[in-house]
Amino acid sequence: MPKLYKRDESPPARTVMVVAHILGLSYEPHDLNPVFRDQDTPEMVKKNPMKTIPTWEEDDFCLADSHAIIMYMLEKYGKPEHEYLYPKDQKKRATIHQRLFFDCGILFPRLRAIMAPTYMGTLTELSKSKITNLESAYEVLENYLQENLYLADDNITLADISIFTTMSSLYGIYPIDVTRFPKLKAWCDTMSEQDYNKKINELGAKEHADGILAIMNYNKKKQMAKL
Ligand SMILES: N[C@@H](CCC(=O)N[C@@H](CS)C(=O)NCC(=O)O)C(=O)O
Repeated sequence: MPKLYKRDESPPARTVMVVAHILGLSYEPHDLNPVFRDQDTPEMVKKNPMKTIPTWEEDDFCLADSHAIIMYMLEKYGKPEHEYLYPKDQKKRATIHQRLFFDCGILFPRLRAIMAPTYMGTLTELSKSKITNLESAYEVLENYLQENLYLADDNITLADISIFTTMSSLYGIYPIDVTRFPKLKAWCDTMSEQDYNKKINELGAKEHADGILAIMNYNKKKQMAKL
């Protein structure tokens, strides 16, 4: 059986868990906590030199990065009824890839830029520049939603699943202003209603966002006590 190295709070790990759930794919879960660097053991570094979760393992084949993993899963395990998630039409597929690269290269790194200094004990609140970065990413998503009902097509695709796991952590930390980003807020509400969100994503996302806010608050109190 394939193995998934993951943690429920991790947005990219939740992406792989949601897609596996939709495909009906079983895997052996292995929890690793990146805050304690559980993924840095020589055995894990051999499987994933990037030292990140999620990592997917099938016999002697290991694959890192949630975006690469879900594309592989659909190509290998997708049945005709899953075609809508990753259509063969070249332009649709290219658009999905672009949205996945947006998540990988822009949206998730902006969340990570909040996570890392929070866990290291230095971030006490969202700085102006972090807020500007989040708002400009929210604006990009709002604009994608002017083009289609969902992020890459008129139905849910891999792009929506991947970006929603990131967004469901982010909006717990920096809520969406419905007057500025009405389509993004409505899309988040629709994604929240999906059964796989309630079963797989919701709790981990809430624990992730709540944890970050609680640690930021703790960092603030600690810094004030030093003054
Ligand atoms: N682009 C990667 C990002 C993975 C990632 O950064 N995961 C975080 C946990 S949410 C992690 O393992 N961080 C440890 C580190 O960056 O050293 C993916 O989609 O899988």
